Amino acid sequence: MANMKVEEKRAQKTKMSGALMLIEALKAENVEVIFGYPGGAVLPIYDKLYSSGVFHVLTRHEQGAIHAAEGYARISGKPGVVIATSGPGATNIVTGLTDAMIDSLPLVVFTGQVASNVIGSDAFQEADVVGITMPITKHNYQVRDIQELPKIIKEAFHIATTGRPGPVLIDIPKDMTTMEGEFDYEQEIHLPGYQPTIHPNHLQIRKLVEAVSQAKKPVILAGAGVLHANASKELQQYAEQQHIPVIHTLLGLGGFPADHPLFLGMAGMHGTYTANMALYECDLLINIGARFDDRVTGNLKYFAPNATVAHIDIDPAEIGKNVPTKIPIVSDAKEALKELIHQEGKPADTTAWLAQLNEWKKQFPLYYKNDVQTIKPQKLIEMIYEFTNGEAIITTDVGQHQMWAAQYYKFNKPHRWVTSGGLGTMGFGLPAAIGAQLADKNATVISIVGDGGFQMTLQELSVIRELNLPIKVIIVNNQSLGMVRQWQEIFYEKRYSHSLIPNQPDFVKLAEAYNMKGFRAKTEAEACEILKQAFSLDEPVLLDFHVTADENVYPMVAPGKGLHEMVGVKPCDESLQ
Ligand SMILES: Cc1ncc(C[n+]2csc(CCOP(=O)(O)OP(=O)(O)O)c2C)c(N)n1
Ligand SMILES: [Mg+2]
Repeated sequence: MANMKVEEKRAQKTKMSGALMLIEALKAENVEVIFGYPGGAVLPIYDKLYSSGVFHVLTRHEQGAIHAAEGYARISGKPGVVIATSGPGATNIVTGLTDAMIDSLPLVVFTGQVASNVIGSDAFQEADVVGITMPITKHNYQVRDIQELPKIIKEAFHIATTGRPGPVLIDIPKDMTTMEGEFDYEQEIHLPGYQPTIHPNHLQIRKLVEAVSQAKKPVILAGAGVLHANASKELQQYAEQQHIPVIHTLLGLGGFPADHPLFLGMAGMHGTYTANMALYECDLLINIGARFDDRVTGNLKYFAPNATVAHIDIDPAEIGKNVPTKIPIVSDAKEALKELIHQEGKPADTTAWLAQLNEWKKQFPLYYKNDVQTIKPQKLIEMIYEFTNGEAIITTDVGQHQMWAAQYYKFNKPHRWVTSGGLGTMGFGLPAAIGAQLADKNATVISIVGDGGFQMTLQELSVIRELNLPIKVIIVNNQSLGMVRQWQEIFYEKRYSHSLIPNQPDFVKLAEAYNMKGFRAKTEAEACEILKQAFSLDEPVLLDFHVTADENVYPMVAPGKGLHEMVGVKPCDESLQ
């Protein structure tokens, strides 16, 4: 009987072109949407797309396509799929690949390539995409044999989404898209060299349980690994069971509820006083799915100097990379937390520690001085938070507005926060919002962007309009490359070299050019009014907020300093002025 089935399947195998195989594979993988841009080398693929029923979003630049795919992946947890043509199409996605690689986002990216017989001849629109993308992809392929194509695509989806997620690229020479072969997508994946460890080692778990029972000042540092593993529930259960406070990295926000009494805020360069001091003072640091980025640790010499470090990570290469680790646990975050929850062990006695942390929270909260005559950017984020009951999906660009969004929008739920963490890619926020909205059609999606970064990918307004995505684009307009300006103010004696842009375009007119409604506000009352209008409209809207131009992001840990040396903490702190 079983043999019959195999026979039947063999009989059903039809010959088809590589282009059609690609389409059939996307259908087999249940891909809902692909983001791309056509060109010569991918014309046979686009021809098959034409009548395929596969939903393709034509972004206005390949960088837009890949950031949209990242936004989609971040919110849906499914791989984002991208198609770009050879040469310039492929090189336009290099930034997005690097971004996805460092932030562990699952992508499957198809690039066209010149025909096999001219590879290496500097043919028209030829670029060595496999060479260029080798270090910025989890894995990459070039198709050399049409019969390999189905297997390659299947492996690519598998590799992108398992273990530590990441981007996988498939470079397809044009002749491979027109040549015919047998389409067999039923085959087993066999990758002996790629077997991610999902379940934790029991002895290591016991070591951590022991360490927790001895700890007086334990703390959990939770990163995006918790979100990738869908382990928010388990994280909360474990923290509550053991009375351990939780700190998030920038990318981890939303993994643990921001309004939970055990939450201490974000750590790092612009982290809260309490989170940073807790990392400095703790005696046990449990890192779950974070990679000890330098923006999180500050100067490693002063990082968690008195702590035993435990690190749970699905990628063994991350453990011990930056911070010496006594208890390494290679595992999926959810699996490790489930094991920890079910272990017998004495919880830590953290009463005194929690009292100390609560005192810090009260004494040194995030602080800014409001002024209703202008718009304080921090106040703007708080207003957005209130208008959306904290339930919106927020995408950001990179700079001061990104840090204010991270500090003042309180994420109580997972998978609501889409930002470029590791690479810090300006131009990320707007296209990422497109992918996020397509991943969650009913969500309120807000793209908070800087006046600088917005202009790097603003052409994607055209897509937002075309698809009628009700995204609210919020420009935090400080007429400057604010984060650069801040560093020049503090570290370069106010020598504002190429960071002030007093003559920004009229963004409201720009919205109108894209056939969108645009509003502008310059005072807090106006800001409130236009937010009200924008949220009453079920359509794309662009909002230009002229915020205080010389506001800085605080607290701040200067480069080279330890987390405990942050400045700009207290209202009376002179460094705030
Ligand atoms: C592609 C890219 N180029 C340069 C930078 C360096 N950079 C980091 S923040 C920043 C300023 C961003 O200005 P804006 O978008 O207006 O945001 P703001 O800081 O003013 O909120 C720059 C230039 C970057 N992160 N990405
Ligand atoms: Mg700016």
